[in-house]
Amino acid sequence: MKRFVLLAILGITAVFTTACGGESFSFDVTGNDNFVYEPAALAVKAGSQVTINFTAIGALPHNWLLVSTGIDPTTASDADALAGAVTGEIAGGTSKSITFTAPAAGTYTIVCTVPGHAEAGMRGTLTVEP
Ligand SMILES: [Cu+2]
Repeated sequence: MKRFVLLAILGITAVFTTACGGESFSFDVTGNDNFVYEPAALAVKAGSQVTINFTAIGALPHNWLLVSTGIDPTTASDADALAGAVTGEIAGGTSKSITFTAPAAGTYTIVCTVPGHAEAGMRGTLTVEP
């Protein structure tokens, strides 16, 4: 009987964790020589664990950085990254994975800070749902 009660408590704990933002999301994102992220638009839940497996698939280096929509993408730097969501510049042909906790519900900008790339259109959007 005691064992049954313990299992029941563990079961409830697992459900509770999921309900409180224990969800996780993982995305394979590429950045190419045409200054495009694929996919460029991502959606997650607030407080979830988000993994970005980022690959610069062409010859050019790229960065994947999450910033507030109040930041001018053309002057953003790694210091503007929210929630530690920044891969840093990676060389063409290489990959890097990062994991961060999704910020509060809202819309955020994804941008590449390699000089000239944001101007060329290398941007995206992260939608965080409640
Ligand atoms: Cu870039």
